[in-house]
Amino acid sequence: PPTVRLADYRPSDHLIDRVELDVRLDPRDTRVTATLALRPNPAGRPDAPVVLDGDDLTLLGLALDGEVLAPEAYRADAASLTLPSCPQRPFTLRIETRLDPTANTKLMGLYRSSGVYCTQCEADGFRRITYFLDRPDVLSVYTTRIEADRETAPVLLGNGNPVEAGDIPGTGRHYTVWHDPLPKPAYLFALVGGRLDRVAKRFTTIEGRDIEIAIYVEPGKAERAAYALDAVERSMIWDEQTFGRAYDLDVFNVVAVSDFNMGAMENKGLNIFNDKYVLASPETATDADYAAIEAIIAHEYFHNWSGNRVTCRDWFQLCLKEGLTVFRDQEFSSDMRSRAVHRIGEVRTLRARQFPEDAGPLAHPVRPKHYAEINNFYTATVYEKGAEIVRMLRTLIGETAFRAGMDRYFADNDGRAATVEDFLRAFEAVTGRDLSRFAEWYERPGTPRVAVSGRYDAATRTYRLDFRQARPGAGADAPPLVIPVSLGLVGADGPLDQAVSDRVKDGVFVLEAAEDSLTFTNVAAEPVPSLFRGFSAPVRVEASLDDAARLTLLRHDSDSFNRWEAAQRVATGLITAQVRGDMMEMTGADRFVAALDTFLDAEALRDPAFAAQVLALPSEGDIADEIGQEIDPDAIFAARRALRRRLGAGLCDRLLTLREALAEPAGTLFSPDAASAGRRALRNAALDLIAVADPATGAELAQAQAAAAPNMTDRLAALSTLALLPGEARETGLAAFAERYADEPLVLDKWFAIQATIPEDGTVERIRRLQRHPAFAMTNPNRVRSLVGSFSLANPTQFNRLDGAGYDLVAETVLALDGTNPQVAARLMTAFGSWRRLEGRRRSLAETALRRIAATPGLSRDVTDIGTRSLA
Ligand code: DPP
Ligand code: ZN
Repeated sequence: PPTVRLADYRPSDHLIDRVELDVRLDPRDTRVTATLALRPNPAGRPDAPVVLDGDDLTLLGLALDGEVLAPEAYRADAASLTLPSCPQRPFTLRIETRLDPTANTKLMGLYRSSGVYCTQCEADGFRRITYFLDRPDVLSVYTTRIEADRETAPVLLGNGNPVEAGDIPGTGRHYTVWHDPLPKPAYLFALVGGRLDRVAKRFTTIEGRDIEIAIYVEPGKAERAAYALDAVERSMIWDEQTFGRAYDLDVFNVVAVSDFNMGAMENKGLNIFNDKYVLASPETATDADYAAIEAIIAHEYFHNWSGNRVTCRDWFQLCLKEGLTVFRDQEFSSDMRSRAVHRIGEVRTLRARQFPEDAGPLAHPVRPKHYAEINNFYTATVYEKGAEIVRMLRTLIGETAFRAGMDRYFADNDGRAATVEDFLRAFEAVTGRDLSRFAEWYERPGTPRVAVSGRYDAATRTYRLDFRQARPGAGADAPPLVIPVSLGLVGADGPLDQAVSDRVKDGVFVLEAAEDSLTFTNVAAEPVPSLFRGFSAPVRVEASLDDAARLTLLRHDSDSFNRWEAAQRVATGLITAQVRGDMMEMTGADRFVAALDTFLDAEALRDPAFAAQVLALPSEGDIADEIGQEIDPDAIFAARRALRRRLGAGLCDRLLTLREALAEPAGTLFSPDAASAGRRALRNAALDLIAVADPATGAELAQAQAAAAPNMTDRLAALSTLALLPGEARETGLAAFAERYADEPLVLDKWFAIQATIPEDGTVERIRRLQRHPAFAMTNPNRVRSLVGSFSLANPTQFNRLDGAGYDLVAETVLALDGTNPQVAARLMTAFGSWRRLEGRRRSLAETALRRIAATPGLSRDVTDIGTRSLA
């Protein structure tokens, strides 16, 4: 496929100031008439032909300034519409196209989801609706008339504000007209038509605008949108208070649909969501679901400023809206919940998804330099590492300057399509600093390593820290990165706050050179350094700390993140030692168990959510990422389970007592708030450890919990525990769950996922059986992700089975899906992204599977691109 390069960017030769759309919805024969007010772009090439993008369109008619164009005046094909000679002045083009929403299985452009018409236009779906300059730097004011059958589509929604509605007498059809006053790129266009229930509330913005927030869902499910509706309101208030950003239209609509390629989409005034991130009730949603709904509702709402009011000049700038908006939603969730626990979750996600991506063949800079298929760049690197860059910027310049810079960015770029340079320029303007070296973070792939060693001098009461940074794959002449290191010193009895260094300002040392060092004075005794507090930079830290030092941090650090990190590092060391073939070091493991016992004694009831995080060992993926090469997932699994057994056995009595202490009194009303969720999390983490150490007790507790659980969190945790214990109880539990939730697709997704992640021989065969289950459908992305996606991402031993059956299963699913939904197929295929890091036998099996996909004729651009890069 042709490669698009950032270096080749040039402005569009034409602009489209106004768009009038008339969309007559029909399941198989939808007619779109687009009237575009075009003009030459002063910044473009003079006398250039008009070349509009199209994808899979049937052109019915074309008129220029009202005159029907003769066929020889233009060239139309499936991918473009070219007018070789057109006026060098403003003119209008009227384009009629025909679409078949029912046949649209790619879920890009206009399609139907369970009978509801909806759209997805990011990144390049609008060209599947009409011919257009489908690029984010062409901003237009849209007026949209939507017409449909009244019976099947009583609700008709568009971007902006509703201006008119009415019946078309004698036809059974009706229409609405929407006007969006703010110029926007085509990727933010949306419309919806269908039979939907609605919940709504009024809200007055800080600027005094009286607005209505509404959420539309499948009939009968309105109650389940209440939490999301509140989350919209909380998001609006938070963005006003934290960033001074208010909403700008009269209505804010959210629609939940069941077939959606991504999580959600921030279309102007009309967000469209995967219903998984809207619908929640105590009976059907877990605490994690509630948290995800809150975060994604906030994310899409925050895009209204970071993405919509200020959009991207081109798709290379995707991190400009995504990294920034992830940062904003992370801050929101941290304010709504526990900041420390949330930060741990953010880092877990980054390490689980972004670190491996950055270490494999799909690695790319946060701002890529080229792409073959942009839809493959909605990645952990662009989103999560992109957010870390914004976070580092705030750490470097401080909160006050950061807020001032954000204000400046919004003020200078409102209504514009901006670049990463525009973003950084705003912060340079308010701080007077030169951020050009910091900008390097956007340009280079790979996770930097920072090695740190310390030396205490008792005579001078000084402590010196030496830092060395390196970037994998970067040559010796590569400029060093600007790395903020939040740090402090901890002694045997607590933080050593008297220790100071003139290189440390507000707890932050800025590492700008390849090597640097700093010295603390007034250090009373040999300290333990607490480095990269709060994970102040997305790097791998190599610190020469022994377990005793790390356990001091677990006990005494003032930084919660590093307390958690200390336990993770000790556990990682114990597990990797065993993977290397060392016997599990008895005394080391015992010391770890004892330290956790002490920790739980002090913290479990004070902060259960945090305690649950400390108890949850690094995942198999974390350990694999740490080992980095010649990975043997079976050995990792065995070593990790051995440590879990020791924890479970060593802490069993305490865990049983904790479960009692954390139990909710009967009749307690369910609340998804962070404190209640934290108690449930710890209680279920305890169950998990008890079960691995003592399967009989675990099974008994899990069965009882599954039978009596007052909410989905506890029911699902019990079932997950049972699923890890082979035998009759598991199968009975799974069957009962399936029966109970037969009519709840989102709950059945959980049921599929639990089975797909059973780390036992037989899971591949089970998945093949489940693929024939009546509730499974390849046309529904959530279903595919829950069954095959969770297998490939969260079941390392079975995905990497030594006979290649796991790879075959995923490869076959990718191929089966590619013809209908290439985007989801390509995403699934990224599971092979770490293949080169596997041990030899698996490596060659995975390569064979990848080559088998790549060699299949007629592949989509999406899958071809992942295949080419994975094998390069
Ligand atoms: N722009 C969308 C988002 O919010 C894409 N899924 O991330
Ligand atoms: Zn986003």
